[in-house]
Amino acid sequence: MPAKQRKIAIMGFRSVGKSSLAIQFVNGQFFDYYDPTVENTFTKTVKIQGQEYCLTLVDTSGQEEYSIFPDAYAIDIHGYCFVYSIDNKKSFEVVKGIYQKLIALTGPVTVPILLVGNKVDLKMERHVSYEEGKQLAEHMKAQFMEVRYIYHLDHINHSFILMLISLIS
Ligand SMILES: Nc1nc2c(ncn2[C@@H]2O[C@H](COP(=O)(O)OP(=O)(O)O)[C@@H](O)[C@H]2O)c(=O)[nH]1
Ligand SMILES: [Mg+2]
Repeated sequence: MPAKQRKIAIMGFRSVGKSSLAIQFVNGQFFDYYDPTVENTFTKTVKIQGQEYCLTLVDTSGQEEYSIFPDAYAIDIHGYCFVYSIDNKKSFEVVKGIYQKLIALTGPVTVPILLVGNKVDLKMERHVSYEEGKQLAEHMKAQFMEVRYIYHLDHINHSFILMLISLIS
């Protein structure tokens, strides 16, 4: 069976950890710096239940509160990973904005969404509670997880794989 193509867009405000998550997933490495202004595309082939999937992660350059939803991320995307940082309320508002704009553009979202609250290691500076994240995820009919990137890499990869499986099946 030929590999199936699946494309996932990782979206969110700048500096929330989108590139870190994507790179860690494809390379198993942590890069402390990645050019925040460019869009990167990563691919990884995974085998799930005997079927190979070629996953393309579109690591977007990030969205602002009032930026329009880029057309390129509205079509030909099989799933979304929306990322905010728990220490940054604005990044949480940006996710809400992205979601509203996506709906305005495409109508009710039919593809899976994963909402990720990142940087949980910064709990002293937490500005978005777990409950708020969970509520937003329910509103978006999304899966939700809070992660801390630097530690428990295996856990994050595992969660990511689970998310991808849900996108696929
Ligand atoms: N404390 C902490 N820092 C993180 C975490 N994930 C990423 N970062 C840092 O946040 C900064 C922005 O990350 P990056 O992946 O470039 O964000 P992007 O702009 O959303 O792609 C970098 O300095 C990362 O090292 C995390 O879970 N915890
Ligand atoms: Mg980036």
